[in-house]
Amino acid sequence: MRDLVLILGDQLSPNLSSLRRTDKSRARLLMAEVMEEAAYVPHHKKKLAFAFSAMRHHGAALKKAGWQLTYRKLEETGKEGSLAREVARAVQEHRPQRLLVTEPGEYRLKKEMESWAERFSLPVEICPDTRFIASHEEFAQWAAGRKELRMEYFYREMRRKTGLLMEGGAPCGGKWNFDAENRKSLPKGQRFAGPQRTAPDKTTRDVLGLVDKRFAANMGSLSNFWFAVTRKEAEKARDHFLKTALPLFGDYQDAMAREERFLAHSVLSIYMNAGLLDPLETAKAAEAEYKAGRVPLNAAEGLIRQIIGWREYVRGIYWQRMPGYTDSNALGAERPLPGFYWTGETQMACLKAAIGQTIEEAYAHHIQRLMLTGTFALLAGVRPQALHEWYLAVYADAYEWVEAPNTLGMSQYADGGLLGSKPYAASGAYINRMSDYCKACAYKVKEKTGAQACPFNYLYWDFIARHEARLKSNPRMGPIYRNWARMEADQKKAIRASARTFLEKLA
Ligand code: FAD
Ligand code: DLZ
Ligand code: SF4
Repeated sequence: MRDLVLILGDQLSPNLSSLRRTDKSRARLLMAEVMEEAAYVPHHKKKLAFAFSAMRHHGAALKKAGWQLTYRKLEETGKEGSLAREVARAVQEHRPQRLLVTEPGEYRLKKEMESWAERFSLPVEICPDTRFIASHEEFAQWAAGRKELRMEYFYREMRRKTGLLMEGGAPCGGKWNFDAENRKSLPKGQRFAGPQRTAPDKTTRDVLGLVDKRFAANMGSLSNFWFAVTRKEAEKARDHFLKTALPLFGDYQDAMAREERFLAHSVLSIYMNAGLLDPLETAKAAEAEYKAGRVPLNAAEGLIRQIIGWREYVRGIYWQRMPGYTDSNALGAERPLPGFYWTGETQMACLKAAIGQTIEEAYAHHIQRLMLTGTFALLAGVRPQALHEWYLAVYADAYEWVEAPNTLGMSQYADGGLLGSKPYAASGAYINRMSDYCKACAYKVKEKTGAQACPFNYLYWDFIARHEARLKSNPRMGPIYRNWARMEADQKKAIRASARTFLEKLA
């Protein structure tokens, strides 16, 4: 056997770059369920079940396609199992002449792999991950010499490169971005089909039993597992989304609702990030819906921007700024993560809903992540690293390359404004405008101070006051600081006292 090819749990794609570097006659593939990957953060039970079941199905598909595969289940790799240990075993057994791997999505693993050539006395080739549209070099070229790395300009490059929604070198509809049309409030009674639900097969049921037994203490419910775990099922979920939700995707992208966990969101990140769906193909499928006249331009453009814009851009930032990015804490926030992030036990209806749904589904949509759990942590001054670990653990789509820039950069301003031009701070009025949570809350969204007042209200101004020295000169924060300056001294005092009382109790 000449090549040993290690395939990771988020590399479940048939045309992986490492596979294209070899062929079936000279390769031995290796996939391994190992505690090191399953426990480096306390992953949600559904995330673990998805990872192991999708890996097992992909292993079976590779074998069926004629590849020689060693597949190690968690039961075999034991409590101390690690990828390096499984590679060592396979090297002993098969005596390969080189090790091939597609670049992992996390820096810690890439660093480790860079030490393997010496450790195993074997050439190790780390192949670029060609499932992304922009290579590291392309992103670096785009970023070189720019004072600000704004997603919008990167996105336009990606539109030009892919030709998506382009007509003769210009954007379809004469505009690159239709975001301004995508902030509609939800009409009363508007309902959504929700994502495609796939019934667990025997493999998934086995894995659910394994996770239940081995990860009993982890967060999350295992009941009602409905994720797709094969490429075919994920394609069905994509087609279901294109038909039922994409037409509404743009309009209600920023909305939140008690009775609608998914709204018109695609719930496809789980599949794209694991390799079950190809992101470019998904974006092309959305474009085809627009061209066929089945979805409006603002919907197709909105989805395509998320996939070829944001998704690619955050990956570029991650690899450019690692190592070090995950340690950033520009606002010096040091509060521990409140315990209710793991239980959902809080009187704040909005957070209770977002965290409760996270416990049940291992999913929350973007605005819930950004404007509820993210904004609350920002206002309360939670240590970004504690929050980063939480997001990485609790969402089924979470891998560091995509989670860290969203958490540390977009949501917590911990990178000092590299990713977002101002902090995503907001008071209860924003949540009330974009959702119906406040109607069912123990707190009063219109009250600014005191025991009954919405905590987002006084925490917002307390945050503004705490960071005045740093943020006042930011032009986008100017109007906010002018409002703060105009406020009566008594009002300011009451705000800060309410915040102090609340935060003391939180501890
Ligand atoms: P949709 O709303 O249907 O969007 C379509 C697709 O666009 C998504 O599937 C995703 O691939 C892509 N996308 C949209 N927004 C972003 C974004 N900001 N960054 C990267 N890709 C994006 N996304 C993850 O995939 N993994 C994470 O671990 C993750 N952590 C996040 C943490 C925080 C604090 C925040 C604010 C956002 C995070 N996101 C993460 C981005 C975004 O919230 C999710 O991609 C989205 O909610 C996934 O659900 P969906 O597939 O229904 O998305
Ligand atoms: C997420 C995950 C989990 C839970 N388990 C495994 C595993 O046992 N074996 C494996 O190869 N990959 C797993 N993964 C995905 C990896 O964590 C992922 O490949 C790295 O974080 C790099 O993105
Ligand atoms: Fe959330 Fe405040 Fe509204 Fe309650 S009143 S749901 S805490 S925003």
